[in-house]
Amino acid sequence: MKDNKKETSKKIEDLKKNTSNPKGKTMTTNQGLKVNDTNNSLKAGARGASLLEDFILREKITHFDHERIPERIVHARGSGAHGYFELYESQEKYTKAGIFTDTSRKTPVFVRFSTVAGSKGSADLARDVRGFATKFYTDEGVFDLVGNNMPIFFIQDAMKFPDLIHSVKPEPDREIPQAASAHDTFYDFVSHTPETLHNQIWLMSDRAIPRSFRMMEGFGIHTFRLINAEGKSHFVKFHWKPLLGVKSVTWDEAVKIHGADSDFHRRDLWDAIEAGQYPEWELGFQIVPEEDEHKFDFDLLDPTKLIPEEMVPVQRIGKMTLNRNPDNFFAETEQVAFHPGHVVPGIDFTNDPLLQGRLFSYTDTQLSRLGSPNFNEIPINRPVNEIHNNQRDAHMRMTVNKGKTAYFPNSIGGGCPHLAKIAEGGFSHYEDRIDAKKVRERSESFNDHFSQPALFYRSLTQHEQEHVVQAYSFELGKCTYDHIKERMLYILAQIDETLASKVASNLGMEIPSEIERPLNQAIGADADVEKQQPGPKKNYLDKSEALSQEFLPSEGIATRKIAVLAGDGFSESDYNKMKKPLEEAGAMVQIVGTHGGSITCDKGDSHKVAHSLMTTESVVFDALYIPGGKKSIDALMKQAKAKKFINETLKHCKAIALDSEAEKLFDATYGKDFKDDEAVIINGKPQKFIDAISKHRNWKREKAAMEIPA
Ligand code: HDE
Repeated sequence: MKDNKKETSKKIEDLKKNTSNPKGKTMTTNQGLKVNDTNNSLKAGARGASLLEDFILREKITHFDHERIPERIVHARGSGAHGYFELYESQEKYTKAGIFTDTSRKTPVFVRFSTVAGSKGSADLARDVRGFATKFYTDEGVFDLVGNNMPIFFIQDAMKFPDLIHSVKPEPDREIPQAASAHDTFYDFVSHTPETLHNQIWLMSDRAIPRSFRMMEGFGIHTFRLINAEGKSHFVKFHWKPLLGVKSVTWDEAVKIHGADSDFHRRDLWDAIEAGQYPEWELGFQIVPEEDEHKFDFDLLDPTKLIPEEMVPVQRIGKMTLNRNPDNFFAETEQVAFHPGHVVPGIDFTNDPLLQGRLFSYTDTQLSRLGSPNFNEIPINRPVNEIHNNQRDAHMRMTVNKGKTAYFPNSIGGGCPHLAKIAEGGFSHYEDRIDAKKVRERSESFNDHFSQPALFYRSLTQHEQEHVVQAYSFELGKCTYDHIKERMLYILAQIDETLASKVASNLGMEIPSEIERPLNQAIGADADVEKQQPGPKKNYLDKSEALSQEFLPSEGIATRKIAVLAGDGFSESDYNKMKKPLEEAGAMVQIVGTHGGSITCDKGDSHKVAHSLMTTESVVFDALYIPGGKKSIDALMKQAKAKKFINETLKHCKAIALDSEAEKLFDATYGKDFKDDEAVIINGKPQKFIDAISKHRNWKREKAAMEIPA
């Protein structure tokens, strides 16, 4: 058995080898020459022309001129963190992969979360799918699980990916809108491509506006294979289950967070790790034996379908913990290069046509983005095991290969590097039988585009369904072509009549009884159009609780951010009564003061303010506490922003607690209508407040709170 604590430190050591830590060191050029002046260029006299001879200036400027590399075509905006993965129990029944059989290992990982559509500088709270890509540095090589926070994808065949992405990216004539699907070209494409419907409706749900990267599920999406030591294959879907539960913000909050803190998710991940509140996910397997491949009413190879957890339960097999922020964003988060084809023995592919296309795309994109086939030598991409092969040279080669031979077979080099037998860990592909005609076709078993979107919508709670209605109304409301909106209404009516009619009424339109052109134009010119039309829905399951995030368990209030609204003269005893239990429960308590710097409590002690009312907004907090203290409340009464803070917290259905004189302030806001609300705690016990925060939101308040014009 290996000591994997060593493995983790090996990866850290490996990264450190390339680290520059300037503490106590002299500045040098890139050639190691000590620099005496980095403020003035070399000139012919103090007021004279600059001289070409100034190699120090030229080195500095040239390096700067080339600092940017092309951003990712998709998933450009991302945030990363280091951590490790530990296995609960050997899964040797299913796979021979060391990370899934050796429970003594602590395998280092690097995870990059991302949005898809926006460019690198776009805002974190865009309505979008989130990427969830994990690099496992295993003893047998790198394994990348490159997934999303939704269990299905928009399209069934890699051939459609450029069309999908071109439609969602800013429109090419005017380069708007940034990081948004709410525009004509996206709905033009998806309304002609009904296979997109399932991912579309997930995109309209709360999953697309997460509270935190730490509160999202992750999915490998495609069906993969696990191969055990006997060579037997099982199908598998990979799941990440966050221990903090799955939580989202409301759309109104998302829009406001854009302005208040466009780095909201990046900051949240960084701060939680710095505070030692390490996010954790359990890795789940959904296993289907080979012989059950055709037992389902959908095709396991179709990436627009999920396997309901009620049909095949998710077995939680291990846990990932993220415990270290990157030292340098560019070197690590920007240069990390994922690839679904980075697998280890024991993990293999299926014929999912989207996965097959991805297996080509990711190396190709690294070549143009990172500029060299040596991207694997960048420290963040380097495996922890040794690399030996006959690949040589190319841009920015780091490895100094010794010896004369760079070919195989050879005798001069002693036949090395030699090949590994399968029993010694050599990779061999699963021998999937192929006996077919070469065709450019879509399997008929991929044709049902409506059953699973309908199942998803049915499985949501009432407020979640209402959010989908609002999202479609917003997105389609932003489109300008009536025929596109009509097509979408016609399609939505096939999922759920009420959904379609609510959206239609918000748009001021009727649901058309038929549409002109065939529904599905995402097919070849010679394809049988009739066969490709969506058939009737199959209701193989009434509801799947696992699809509603409301039913996904979470415990406690660890890492939740609580605002304490206060000014000079606030009641220290109220504050201490609440602060201690909140912090003991793991929450982060921050004073939002009537002014910056420090405020003085009624006992005369000074307390540091985290933000003044001028520099923050309610939307970046999970809950609000207002301690008493006459002077403090009087000062808050005079600040319109304090009332806005309370009204918004109410509107977004968050928990509020207040003590003694604070009731006067609450009565001066829309709070007066919500004093019986179960998540409004007036002069109550801290535990009641903690319970209310742990429920995330009191959705029962939502309808009434919509009237609040905050
Ligand atoms: Fe990707 N995808 N993708 N994708 N994808 C990229 O690779 C691509 C797909 C996903 O944080 C690119 O290194 C094609 C599905 C994530 O660095 C690129 C197709 C899923 C990330 C690419 C898909 C994903 C990427 C851009 C259809 C969920 C970010 C930069 C055949 C299972 C990884 C890069 C990171 C990134 C191509 C479909 C997830 C262009 C052609 C399905 C999380 O190669």
